[in-house]
Amino acid sequence: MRLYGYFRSSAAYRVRIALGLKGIVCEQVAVDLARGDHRNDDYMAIHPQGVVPTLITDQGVVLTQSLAILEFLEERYPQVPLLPSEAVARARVRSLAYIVACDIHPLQNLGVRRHLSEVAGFDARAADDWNRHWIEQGLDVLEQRLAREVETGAYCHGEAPSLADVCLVPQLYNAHRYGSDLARYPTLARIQAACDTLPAFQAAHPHRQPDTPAGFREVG
Ligand SMILES: N[C@@H](CCC(=O)N[C@@H](CS)C(=O)NCC(=O)O)C(=O)O
Repeated sequence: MRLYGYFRSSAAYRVRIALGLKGIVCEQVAVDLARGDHRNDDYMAIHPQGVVPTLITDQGVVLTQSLAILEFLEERYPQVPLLPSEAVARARVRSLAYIVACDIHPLQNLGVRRHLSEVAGFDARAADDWNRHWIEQGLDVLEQRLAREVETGAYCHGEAPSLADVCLVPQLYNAHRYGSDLARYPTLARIQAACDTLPAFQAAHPHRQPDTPAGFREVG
């Protein structure tokens, strides 16, 4: 398998975590979003939407959209499940994951930010405020739900990481990046701390990727 991604892409980060949790070996190909490589002809021929991630399966099939990729991995490699076996529980996990993937992430994406700057006249500070607004609105709901709902355990759902954690942790990285006050989210912080102990989450971290620039690299 081959994953086209970018060290700081939270959608690619989700897929890296899932691959790690399921123990799937996958070649990584960096697409430098800062340089605009996702818009060049070669990459657009693979993924006409011009975003990462793209997964090329071991059969050579091109898969796009991180949630579709995650569901593919879940179906193809069910041994380490990221969705519970029971339908209502699966709906809960997907509901938590979709708050991130459908309601937060699309509003704070690079393309949206570019439009805000080029068309709506936002400066960098106003664009950061915009990102924080949508991130915090979504994280507020996640914090309330996860603190209140009895299904929450050490992780978003019970005692093993699920699709919800796979989406949450990259979004918390973005929240930190845009200066959100994470002290507002004690339950999310507790879940993140649990995820941080797992090698799959550690290996997928943006600061530990082959394309991580030197200035972002973590020691250890
Ligand atoms: N819904 C898509 C979103 C993909 C996406 O927006 N990726 C971002 C990086 S996290 C990207 O490539 N942005 C480039 C751009 O917007 O120009 C998915 O989950 O795969």
